[in-house]
Amino acid sequence: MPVPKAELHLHIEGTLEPELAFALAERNGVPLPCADTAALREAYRFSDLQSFLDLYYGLMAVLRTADDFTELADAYLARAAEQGVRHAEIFFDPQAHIARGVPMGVVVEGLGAALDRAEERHGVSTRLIMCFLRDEPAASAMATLEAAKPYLGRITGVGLDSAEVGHPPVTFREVYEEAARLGLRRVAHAGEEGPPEYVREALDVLGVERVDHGLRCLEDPSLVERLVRERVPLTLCPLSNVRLRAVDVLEAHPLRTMLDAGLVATVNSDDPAYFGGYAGDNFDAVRAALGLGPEELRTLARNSFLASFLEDDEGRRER
Ligand code: ES4
Ligand code: ZN
Repeated sequence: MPVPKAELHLHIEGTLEPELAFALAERNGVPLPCADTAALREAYRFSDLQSFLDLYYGLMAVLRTADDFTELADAYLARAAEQGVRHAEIFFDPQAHIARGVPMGVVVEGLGAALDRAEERHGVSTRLIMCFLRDEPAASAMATLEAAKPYLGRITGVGLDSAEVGHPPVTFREVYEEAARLGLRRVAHAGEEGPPEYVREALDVLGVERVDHGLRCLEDPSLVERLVRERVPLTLCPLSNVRLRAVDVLEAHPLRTMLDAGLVATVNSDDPAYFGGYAGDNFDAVRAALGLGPEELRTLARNSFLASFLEDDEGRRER
């Protein structure tokens, strides 16, 4: 049995497997740039974050109806449950859908229908986190937050994703202030490709409770010290880091260094359909590559529940 764990860094659009992409393309009459699933998988050779994002946003075109989003999320929850995921905090990118004419309500209701059944069907508790695209203007993020107001009952928090370098957290100060006023939890991608200063800004300016990736904090010892002292969780994604060339090979991943430093590190899958594995696959891969022992695996699993947005009484049940 895989170790019970929470997944805290998972883009639902990044769980679109080639088979489902082709099925939805046909159902919705959307052309795809590849002849078949094998050709599509061939295209998954990324040189950096941007080369991945280009394919990722392109393939989303097949997601049109609420049912499409329900099917996507249900397939993810089934796969995640098989790998020991008991709780999932799921990112989605509303701006990427609104921009191609799929309204917020279709996305949220579609995902929500799958999440409503997730406990019963898959034994997985869930939360939804709405991400803003940092390479779009802050005004667009603010409009997206406005469009989400009718659906806040279903949305636990906000995040910040897409192309990082050149798009510092400070740009989104007012958006995060408004999110906080609305009672939303706050996270942000920082230090994936961007510098340690972006991690500091995410903490100081956006008030995030967790940092997504945060890998490059290691370049700044005083920042590491602060993350340890304040027990700020980092949602690491080891297979993603290798595929997007943030680390050369998995054996060189700093996860163990981070655990040894006392950082609250967690292991997650990011975009599992694109990066070669789900949460359990990421656990297995780092265990093998870094020679992690049972104690370290238990720490990672415990960290995942501690870092989650489960309320204390819910979290205790899971732990
Ligand atoms: C993402 Cl790996 C990663 N980084 C930033 N934004 C993203 N959106 C989906 N996957
Ligand atoms: Zn991510």
